[in-house]
Amino acid sequence: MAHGGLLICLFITILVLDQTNAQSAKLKGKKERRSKEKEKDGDLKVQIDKLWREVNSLKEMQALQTVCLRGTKIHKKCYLAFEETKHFHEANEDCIAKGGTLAIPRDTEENNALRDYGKKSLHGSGEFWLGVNDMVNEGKFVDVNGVALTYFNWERSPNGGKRKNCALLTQASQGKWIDEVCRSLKKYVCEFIIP
Ligand SMILES: [Ca+2]
Repeated sequence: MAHGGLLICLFITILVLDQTNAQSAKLKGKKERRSKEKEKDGDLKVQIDKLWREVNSLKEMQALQTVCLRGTKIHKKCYLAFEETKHFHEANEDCIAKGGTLAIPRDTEENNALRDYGKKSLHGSGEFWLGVNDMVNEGKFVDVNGVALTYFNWERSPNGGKRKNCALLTQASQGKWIDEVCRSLKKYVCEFIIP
């Protein structure tokens, strides 16, 4: 009898264990499904983000092509001239709003290309803003991002002192640079880097 009782006990224990296992397997299944759904959602989000980035970069490329077609292209940048006269800061802000900066020729070839393009595109005035200034440290000319320049094309050593902190390219001296009061109203050329 005692032997029979033990067997029944064992049988019940096995039944209970089996049910518990079945339930936990069910739960596990649900969890797996949920995590798979989450994964799917995650994948979709990654794909949408990727597409969004591609659309944006296509838009940028298209805008850049328009700029290059309207302006001129040299190596990996395009220049686009603006007839409207602005202060140095306003001119640079306008270039930034268009996705570029004021033009910064980095070598003689770029400077010559910029000079020729300026001559062809800007009527009347023979000078325009470059993205070059010494506003922060007198005599230390940097680009519009504050990075020190390695190429200069001064007509003569800039001598405007603290009054003149922004650089102009002048046609009068075949594309040489001069320092000017930043609040002067001048035409300008923006540059756009091609990625
Ligand atoms: Ca200065």
